[in-house]
Amino acid sequence: MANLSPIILLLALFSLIYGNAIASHHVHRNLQTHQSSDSSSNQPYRTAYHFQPPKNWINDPNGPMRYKGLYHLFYQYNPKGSVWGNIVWAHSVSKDLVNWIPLDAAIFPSQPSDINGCWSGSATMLPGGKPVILYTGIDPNNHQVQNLAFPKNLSDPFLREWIKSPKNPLMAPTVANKINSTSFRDPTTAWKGKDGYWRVLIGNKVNSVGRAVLYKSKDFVNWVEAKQPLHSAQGTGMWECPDFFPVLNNGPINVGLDTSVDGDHVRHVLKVSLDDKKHDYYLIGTYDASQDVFTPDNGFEDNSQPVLRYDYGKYYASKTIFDDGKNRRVLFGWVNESSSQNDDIKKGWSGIHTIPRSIWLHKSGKQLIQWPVQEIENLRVNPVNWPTRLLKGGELLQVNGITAVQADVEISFQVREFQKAEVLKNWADPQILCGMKGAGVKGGIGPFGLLVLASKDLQESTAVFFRIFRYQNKNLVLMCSDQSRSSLNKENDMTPFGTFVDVDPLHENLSLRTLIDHSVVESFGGEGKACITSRVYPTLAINEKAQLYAFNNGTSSVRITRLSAWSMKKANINGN
Ligand code: DQQ
Repeated sequence: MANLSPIILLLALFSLIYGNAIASHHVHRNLQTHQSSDSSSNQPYRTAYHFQPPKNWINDPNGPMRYKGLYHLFYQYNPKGSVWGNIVWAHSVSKDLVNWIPLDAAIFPSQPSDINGCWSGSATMLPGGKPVILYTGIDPNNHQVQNLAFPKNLSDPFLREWIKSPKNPLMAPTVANKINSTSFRDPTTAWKGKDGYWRVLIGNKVNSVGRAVLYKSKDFVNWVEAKQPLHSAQGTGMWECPDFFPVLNNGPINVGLDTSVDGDHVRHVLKVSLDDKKHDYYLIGTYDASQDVFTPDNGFEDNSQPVLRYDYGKYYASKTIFDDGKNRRVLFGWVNESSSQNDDIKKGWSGIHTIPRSIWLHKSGKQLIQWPVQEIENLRVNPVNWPTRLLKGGELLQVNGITAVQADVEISFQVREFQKAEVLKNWADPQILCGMKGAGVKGGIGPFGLLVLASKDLQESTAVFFRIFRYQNKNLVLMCSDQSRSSLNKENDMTPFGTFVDVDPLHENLSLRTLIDHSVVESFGGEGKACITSRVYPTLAINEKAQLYAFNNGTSSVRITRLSAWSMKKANINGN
């Protein structure tokens, strides 16, 4: 034993832990720099550059907007504790979507129409650049109603004070409209048609039919329900936090449109957060403004292929805005904890938001692309770049020189030896496939990817990786974010996540970008075609003890055509 080098020991451990014989040759020694992450050892799961308040519970992003050059983000917040309840709209502002200044809560229970809670909603810019907010209030009967609020002082770029309309509620369930009072919430940003009417969607369900109920108004105060919902689907249950926006058809990357833009050059996206599944699904389709009907290319009721999701991990209640400063559409989303409620109470906080993402339609027209806003790259320091190199089957390479607990990593692989791909005879749910074929299950081409937030002995790590199958004579790329070994604390939800990525590795390299931040791992496969966010709670791989590796546990070698990794500086987020 005494003669065994640390390299061989590490590999033996990887084999032992992942249950595979790994014949590896090149393991770089750990020369990690010890950049301070400012996380105290008793709070190892607080993030350094993801949005969160100093304490307590947060959920949905609300009413994001840009006003007088400042980004505003409101969010569902419990001022009294780290579990959901007592909900108000907390408020932060930012110049760059990275650093955030906390302000006092903007909207809180104060009138009958919201006395039992101020739930989710959206902002709309009225002509003349005047922002208004529509949000769901919970009234004295616990009915869900829609309310309007507007800034007290438009010359205050911080928009600190909000006044509620004396006409609230503006939309309410009644005997006449037969709307279920406990399933009527989360108004979208409104858009204006050529007829001069504003339109807004409210999430709803009737029995198990999910619906985006449409209301119209000339003056933003008097709203009339349209004869039919903009869209609905059997069996989908309550549609929370709908979002509806145009995207450029075949446009340049990263260019967005104001929510009211319409015409032959656009397609429309309807996103709904399915309460029954707790995932955000989106449909791409055609909006007929004259009939106010949305027809998806591939809907929930069409069983030929599954409806797409923004993120195949932990991600919910998202919302976009058109950023008129940078001409892009930006997506904000909530990431819940995967730990127990007891742990949340102990640590005194719960919930974060993802890094805001730019979002646009892929040139195929078949799906959206998401990419972390470019401003986040300002936090990158100490770059590490690898020359192109082969990653042989069974090889495990340490990425040295970065703060692995707080990092941004981009890696690209060129796949070879396609004949070695495992054959997938029958279609399988990708998440189940990731559970069955984790990082430790040897394959033909793959699994290969990154082991992040790994402890030195590899007892803990989160594996973000690809595995390529041959399915119906085509290459099928599976992407997994497998947190089943992320922590020795087995009370956390450690279900592996996965999706297929629409990339043909025969013609293009397979890219992966992973943002690592203490207890969150946000991964983007195929240049933003597939996103998976994981929450993980290592007990060993915390702070400076966390390590990062590239690995290949397939029989075939793959070529790393690029590896660029950076330590990430801590952002100034809400005084943290
Ligand atoms: N969260 C809000 C609701 C919304 C749900 C309440 C989605 O308005 O439907 O906090 O997470």
